[in-house]
Formats: sequence, structure tokens, C-alpha cells
Amino acid sequence: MNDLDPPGAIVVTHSDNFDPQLPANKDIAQPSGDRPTLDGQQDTATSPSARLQELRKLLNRASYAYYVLDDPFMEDAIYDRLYRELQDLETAFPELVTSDSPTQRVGDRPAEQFTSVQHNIPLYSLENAFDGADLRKWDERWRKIEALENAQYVCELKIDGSALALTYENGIFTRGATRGDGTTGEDITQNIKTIRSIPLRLNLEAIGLTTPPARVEIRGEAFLPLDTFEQINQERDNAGEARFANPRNAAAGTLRQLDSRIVAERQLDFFAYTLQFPEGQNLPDELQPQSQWDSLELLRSLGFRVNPNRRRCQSLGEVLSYFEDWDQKRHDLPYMTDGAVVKLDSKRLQRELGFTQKFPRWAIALKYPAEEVPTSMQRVTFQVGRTGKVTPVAELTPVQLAGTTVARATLHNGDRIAELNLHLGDTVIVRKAGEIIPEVVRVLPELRPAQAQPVSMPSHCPECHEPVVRPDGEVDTRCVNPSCPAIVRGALIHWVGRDALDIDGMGKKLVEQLVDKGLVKSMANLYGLTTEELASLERMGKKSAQNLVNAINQSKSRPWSRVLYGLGIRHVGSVNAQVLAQQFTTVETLAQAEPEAIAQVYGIGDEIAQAVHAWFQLPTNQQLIAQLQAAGLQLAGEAPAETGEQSLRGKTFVVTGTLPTLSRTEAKQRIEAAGGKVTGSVSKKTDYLVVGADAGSKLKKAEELGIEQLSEDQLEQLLAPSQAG
Ligand code: 0OX
Repeated sequence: MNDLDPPGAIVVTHSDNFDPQLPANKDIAQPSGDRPTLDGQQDTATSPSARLQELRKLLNRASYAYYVLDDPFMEDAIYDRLYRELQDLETAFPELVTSDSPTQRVGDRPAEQFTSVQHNIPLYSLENAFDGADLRKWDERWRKIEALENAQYVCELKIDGSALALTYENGIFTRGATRGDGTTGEDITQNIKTIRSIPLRLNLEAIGLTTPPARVEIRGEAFLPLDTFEQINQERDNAGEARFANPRNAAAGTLRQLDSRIVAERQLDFFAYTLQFPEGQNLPDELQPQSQWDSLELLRSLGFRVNPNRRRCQSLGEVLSYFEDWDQKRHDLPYMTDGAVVKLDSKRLQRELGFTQKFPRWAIALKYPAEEVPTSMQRVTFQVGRTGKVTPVAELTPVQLAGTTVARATLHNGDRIAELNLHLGDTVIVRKAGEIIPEVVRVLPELRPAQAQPVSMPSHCPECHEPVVRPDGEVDTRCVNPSCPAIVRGALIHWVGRDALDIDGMGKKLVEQLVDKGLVKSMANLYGLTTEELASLERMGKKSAQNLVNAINQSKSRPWSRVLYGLGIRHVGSVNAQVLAQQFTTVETLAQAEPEAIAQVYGIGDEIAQAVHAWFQLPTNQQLIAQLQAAGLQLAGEAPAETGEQSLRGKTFVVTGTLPTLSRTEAKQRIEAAGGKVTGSVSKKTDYLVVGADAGSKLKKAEELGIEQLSEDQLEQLLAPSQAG
């Protein structure tokens, strides 16, 4: 911002590598004396409708730069302020809300069910090729129909996700559907709107088109980035839910969620690969792409993410070298690919060749072999998880698979063992085709040793030796002894985790020692541990033991929602815990609530409500709550959502010195959660300096500038309205 800017006006400057395809500068809210400011001093000269349009364009462009180009030009805080201004205006003028507004990307209330969509042009699947010979056969086949000297090919990575068909009418996204069986899919428009890299309005200015096409359909692949996939599975583990086997299943499952708010949290992404106009409604000739390569360029210009790892090839040799190059490199990509899609580049040729009953004749999927190897299974062990679930694991003669040595593979559950008809000593086929955890897919019974014993699930828990149960209608076998060391260990590891009580320095190994030595039998016991007891553990000095006691004590100030999450109730992940803690502001009200009352909470279904209710009915759990209460944990007083009341909005803080209980990171997180900003150095713009012991030059500078100083206690008071409890 320069000295001429009106106070509070938001200035947006272009970064040097700003995309030239974006609309011209005139679309950006330029600061000037007579434009509306963000201080609420709306200038009457600018109509709400014009300002709304301006905000929508600007925010959509910022989103495009962030999610598609990976090159943000707007600070998050500025985006948030403009977004809030847009929301406020839309609330005041609901008749001016348009479907391409960024506010329409947030999830909506759960749908009852999805409606069917007929695909006018079917979404064909692809024929598979697994090697050069298959590829050559395909090439010879199409050449019999169209004898050509030189044909160009386009190689794209085959993204392992879910195919989508997106309809844009007059340039605006109006409907999104799954592939389904290729002719009938499901309308999942609301879910698709949450995918930030899918534009809600086509960037027609970028291609110089003034009249939007009445209708165009874009196809591509929605996928889950691998890090998000891991994170979701972690959360599912924490909530005692089954893991997704691979990112493809996770993406497909997410897209078919009836509650689009859950979809919005999952951060799906999308790569576009085709666009199609209805018969006779093509683009003007000069814009109409004549090749697949140009279609991809056009899609990019229109605002879509197009996979950058594509290659135009002049021969099958080049195609195969692309395929081989990516066999190694694909393991470094942040998303899953299982091969290449090879397409004839010329659109004319594509039209000539057309489709068989099932496939386009002009394209083929060249797939990396599913990574499957035989090995022998020596024995089966049974792992008991935090929720008591008993998982059978095959212990194998180690084999090389997809670049790693595999010595164990999951057998999932008792039903799977029966299906496989698994016997000890069997030769089994192990697979890692996208699945992150290897699994046993098949048994070779012809190689079975004589008198081999069949494998079955145990009748008693391998850890505590109490009988296990398999509830009616469930596939999982469970240990239900709350004192089972495996359950206690798992519960404690969850309790000390980052999203729960976040006890610094307390990891898996330490928890195992504490349980094995009988020092800790429940979460509540952690709060009675002494420095001496901790110092008696392996590789634990006096100083570390003291630090650990401090960290345990600090965890007592974690808010009620985190405590609730830490309890590890089935289906209560961190989001559900926050939602519940906001509605039930004391543990007593939640413990006494009937399942029907719990299920009234927006976003909480019957299954979750039953699980919560059942958990609080158990006397051991009631005792645990009483012990945690006595230890001084926060079992009440959740504030409005962290995204709710923002008491420190617009205030800038610097934190210096050692605070009595909060680490600097914790202080920063709490300030930011209340809408404040934390910077690293003191300037005229600093509103508060939070000062702890041994503060140095920052304190001096703040004194010179007359900046208000706060102790940790005073900070807590300031935070109180946002983060009570
Ligand atoms: C992918 C992918 C799938 C369009 C017409 C023939 C096949 N999974 O990445 N399909 C296509 O193309 C369709 N391209 C891709 N890149």
C-alpha cells in the first residue's frame, strides 16, 4: 500500500509471473479515492451490484492463481477480508447472489440422494495395453481403418481418480456428474462446486470470446492428492473407521458423499482432458481446437488445471520412452497415476475412427503392471487396535514389491481369510497396485503343503486373552476389554497426539514403556506421573522428565473440543468433536444427552450419536471423566467455532520472551484462531507485544514506539470471548 491509498483500501498488485490469460487489469478492484473501502465506508457511487461483481471476479482470480496456477498473488488475510465483504453484501442483497460466486463453493446441507443424469455423449472407458506389443497391435488396428504415413500421438498421465462430466451453460458451471456406467451418472453438482480448481465461470475473455457458448461439456479426472489421502486415513483411524484402500476409492467415496460440507473439507482436485460441444454448436473456426494438444491448451486458457506432464510424440518409440520415463518418476508425484493415456492427436482422425461398443478407437490406456508377486506366508499374527479391532496380518517371506521390501500384508478380517481359504504355509500373491498397504489377493492352493492347517480368527484377544466378539452385521472382530493393554496403548497414543492433547515429547515408544511398566492404565494416570517415575524410564534424564511433566501439565489448558476428540470415541474425529463441543458446552450435558438430541446437531448422524451415547453409558468411561475432571482438564466451555467469533480480527501481535505456560507457537495459534495476525518484528503497525521472561530488543523497540504490552494472562483475557474454556 502506498501513501496515496485511502485508509483501509485493499490494494492488489500483480506478481511478475501473473498469468497473461487472466482478464485485463480493469477487472481488479483498483484503489482510488471514490471506490468503496473495506472499513464499511461504502461509497454510494458504486452500486452493490457492481461491487459484488468486482469482488466475485477478484476472488475467483485469486482462487485460480492459488489452486490452478500454484502461484498466489493475494495474501490469505486479504482474501478473507474481501470474501467476508462479499458474504455480507450477499446477505444484504440475496437476490444478487450468482452461481459463480466463490461463496457458493462451501458445502451445503446434506442431500437426500443424488438424481440420475443421462450422458448425451457416453463417457467411454479405455482399452488397456500393458506393453509395447499391445500398443503396436492397437496402432496396426486403427491404421487398417485410416492408412496414414505419419500420425502424432499425445501422451497424458493416466490419473487414478474418478471421471467427471462438467456442464457449462453460457459460460457458467451448471451441472457436474459422475461417470456412472458411462451412459447414466449421478448429479453431484454441489460436491463438485467445492473443488477449488474447477472454475465456476469459464474464462472466455482469455480466448477473446465475447458470446459465451450456449453449452459445453468438460471432462476430466477428480482425484485426491496423496498427502490428503494419508491425512483422511489417519483421521479415519483416529475415529475408528475403516481406512480407504487407495486414493481412487477415497476420491470416488468422497464425491458420492451426500453431505457436501465433508467434500469441501477433503480438498479434491481435478485435471481436465476433453471438451465437447453439442452437435452444430462448435466454437468459431479460428478457436476450435484441431488437435488433442490444442484442446488441452484451450482448457488451460479457460481456467482449468491440465496435467503438465504431457508429451506430443511422433512415433510409438517416443510413446514408449515417455511411458518408461514416468515409470520411475511417477512415484515422486503428489498424486497417483497408474499409466499413460495415449491419444491420436488429430481431431479429424478421431472423428473418422469413432468408437467401438465400449472404447474410443483413437485412444488406449498403457498401464503399468499391477505390482503383484508370489511369496510364502509363514504365519498370521493378530493386531489389536485402539478401538479393539483385531486385524489379521500375514507374515511373509520378504519380497521386493514396487521398490520396497514387503514382509507383512493385511488380511483385513475373518471374512477375507475365509474367502481366501488361507492355510498356514500357503504360497500367496501379494499386491501393491495403488494400495498403500500391501494385501494378500490370492492363494495358490496347488502349492499348499500337505496337512497344512487352515487359518481362522482367534477366539481370545492375543494381548489380554479375554474373549473377543464379532457383533451381528459387522465384519470386524473386537476385543471389548477396556483394560486390554493394546487398547490402552492405542488410546494413549491418540490422547497425546497433535490434534488431541498435543503433549510435546510424549511419543509412541514412551507410551509403550509407560503401559508395559504398569505406570499408566488410562489417560487420567498421565496427570499423576512424577518426575521420578518418568526418570526411571529408558533413555530419560531428569531434565527430560521434568520437561515432560511440564508438557503434561500444559495439556490441561487444551480446549474441551480437543479433550473430547482425545477420548477416542468411535466416529468422533476432530471435526465432529468441535461441532459437538460447541453444542454441548459441558461434558455433563453431552453425557446426559439422548442419542436423538445428539443427532439433532448439524452434521452429526445417528451412528455417531449412538456411539457417543453408548460411550458415556459405560461406568469405566464415567470414571475416566471424573478422574480427568479432578486432574483439572477442560471439560466445558467451548467457544463458538474457531471460525466463529473473531475477537482479535484486524489486530497485529508480536510474541517475545518465554511465556509462563504457552509456547510461542501455541500463543500464535490461539491469536490466529481468534482472527489476529502474528508477525516476527515490531513496527508501527504492531498493536500488541505479548511479553514473557527474558525479552530483548523487541521489548525495547515496543517501548520506544509506545506499543501496548500484554502478559500471557492479559492475552488470555483478550482471547476469552473467542476461546473461553
Ligand atoms: C485419465 C484420463 C482418462 C477421453 C476420451 C477417451 C478417454 N484417467 O487421466 N481419460 C482420458 O481420456 C478419455 N484421458 C485421461 N488423461
